[in-house]
Amino acid sequence: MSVVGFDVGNENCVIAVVKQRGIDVLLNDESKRETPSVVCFGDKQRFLGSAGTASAMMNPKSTVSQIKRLIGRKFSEPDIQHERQMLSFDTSEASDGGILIHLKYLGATRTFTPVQIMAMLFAHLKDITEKNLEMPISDCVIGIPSYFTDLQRRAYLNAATIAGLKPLRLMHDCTATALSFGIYKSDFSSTGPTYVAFVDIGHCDTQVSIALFEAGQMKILSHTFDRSLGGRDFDEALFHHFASQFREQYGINVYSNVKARIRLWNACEKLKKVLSANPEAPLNIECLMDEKDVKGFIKREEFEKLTSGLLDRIIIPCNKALADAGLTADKIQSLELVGSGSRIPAISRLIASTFRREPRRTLNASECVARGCALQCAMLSPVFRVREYEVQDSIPFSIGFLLDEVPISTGANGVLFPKGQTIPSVKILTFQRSNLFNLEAFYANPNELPPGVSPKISCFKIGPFQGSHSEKPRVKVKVQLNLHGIVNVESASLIDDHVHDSVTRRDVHSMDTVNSECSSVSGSSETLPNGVEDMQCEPSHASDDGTIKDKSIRRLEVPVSENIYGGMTKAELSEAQEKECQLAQQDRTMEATKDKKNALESYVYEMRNKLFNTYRSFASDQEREGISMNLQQTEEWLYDDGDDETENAYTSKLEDLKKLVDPIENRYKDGEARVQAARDLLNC
Ligand code: ATP
Ligand code: K
Ligand code: MG
Repeated sequence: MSVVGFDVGNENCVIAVVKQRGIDVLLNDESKRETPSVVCFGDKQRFLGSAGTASAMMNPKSTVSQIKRLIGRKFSEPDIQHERQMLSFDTSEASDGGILIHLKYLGATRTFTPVQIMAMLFAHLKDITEKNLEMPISDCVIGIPSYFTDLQRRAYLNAATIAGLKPLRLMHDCTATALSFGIYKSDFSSTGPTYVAFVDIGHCDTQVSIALFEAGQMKILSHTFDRSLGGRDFDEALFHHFASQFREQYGINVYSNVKARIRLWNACEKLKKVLSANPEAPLNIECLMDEKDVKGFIKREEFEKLTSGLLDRIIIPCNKALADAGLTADKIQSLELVGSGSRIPAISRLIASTFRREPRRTLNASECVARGCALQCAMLSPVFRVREYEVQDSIPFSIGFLLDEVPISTGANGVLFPKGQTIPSVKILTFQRSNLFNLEAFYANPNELPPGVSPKISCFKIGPFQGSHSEKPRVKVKVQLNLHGIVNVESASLIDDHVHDSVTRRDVHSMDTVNSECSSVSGSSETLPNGVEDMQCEPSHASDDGTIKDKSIRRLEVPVSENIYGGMTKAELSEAQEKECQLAQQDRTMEATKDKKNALESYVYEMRNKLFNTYRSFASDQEREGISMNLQQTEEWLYDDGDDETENAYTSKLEDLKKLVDPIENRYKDGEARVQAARDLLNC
């Protein structure tokens, strides 16, 4: 059993595992610590991660990136529409309002959902991990942005399921960072409560969290974000700048050419990185389009002017994080800057002036999320012993419930889990209902949400049931905000009084709050089995007004079924699993084919060499000539018809050659053995 943490970024993924002596970041096939979040569909197989980046230019329209940004989103959202113009692959609106990705693969146009593509990426990360650890894995913790909606969280879980992973927790990125920051620090017991701000600027987003550290525990006080402000937006600013400059200067329109667009974009990203360390930077691209070489140049000052709108936006979530935590900047004892997007000097400068202190980079900016996730996974896993450390996280959106379309009266506007509610939490609602009813979860405060997010989450149908023994049947519904930050109706039961009691209830429903103590995860979004089960009879019972009444109470489990707006059904999920299996099988077949082809090729070269050297005296001239001709023919075939053949074709060619060569090889081996035997005889 192994515990793994995955940081799945919009641009890069990082894998960390807990080992006996600490946490390791795993290397991918290219010995890199970061794996690009890219899935490329080649002619006959997929190329994932680093291999995907390598094949992207050959298959620009079949290379999918930016998937974290697209998953669980509605096609019609304004920033998705904006993003589409820059994507190299085709997208359209799905029947549920989601996004569909269209690309050519194996000679046909195929359609995938972002969940399916994310699953491919997850499967690749799982593969890398299993190769490294030399054992199968499934338990993991995956980092997610705090702004992920219920639907996006469920989308990640579905993608993980398709990939054969079992996330013990979806963990907010900054919480994971805070955990990797806090767990090794033992001085909080002497320094007292310590407030630390974490600012994570990645490729597509900015997240800020303020955490309170005390001995043996940490608590998240606020999560704020701008989900469409990250390093890529700075690339985009440079891109538009140079695109219009080159239009004037060279008369080319890069927007009209996918390859030119990608190449200019990549050059701009490089330029941005150069500007982080240098006051000015050149941009040169050979043969960008229309056989024109282009040259550009920019100073850091000019870059900062060009991106001043973006820079202004960086401080908004910073100030909001302080306000939400109820703190002023002077209360923050440490400011940690992570995420590679934050390497732009102007960003550090602005953040420093907002928090009135120099940001520090004590954490490994690109690995701390994965490391924190791995630690959390170890803490949740029964097979690992980790030092006692309490992680208290919270949700940044208020979640309310409607009872048959009317807000429940627990809090203003039907809020059940207010913003800042601890994850996980359980609340028990009691309703006086005598028949089937609907509970609908929704985001209660649109101002807390990123723009364009639908407030609708999911609908839970409670029932059918029959409260035959009582005039006032009560139904207790257990509502959970689980460890992934997803709302669930865990169970519902009918409290059926045998004897009528005289207590009239004033409220239609009451609420008990139980902060869940469970640190293990249910994670399931399963519906309860249909039908009534587990009938319990309770003896004499104290009623709410304190008097003992002689009545017996029956608890009957009531079926709950859920409808997630925009989610996947069980059938869709298993269909996706099957499809992923087929795609993975195709990849394996192609890899095996390549291996067999390589084996045949090297056999040809090796034997040609041996035939005229080592084996020379063991073959007749006639044999040598015959084999030589066969080797020659095979080589020609490999470059011609045999360039793109099946695994079997290569294998049988190799076998044919071996049949010719083996007798000679055997003679040689016999000869060698005889020589050795003679030597042994002489030696003794
Ligand atoms: P996200 O967290 O948004 O999903 P991610 O985790 O993949 O994305 P990171 O790897 O943290 O993102 O950061 C990637 C971004 O950092 C890219 O936009 C990249 O261009 C930018 N970046 C990397 N190095 C530098 C640098 N030296 N200067 C400026 N920007 C940089
Ligand atoms: K990352
Ligand atoms: Mg990141």
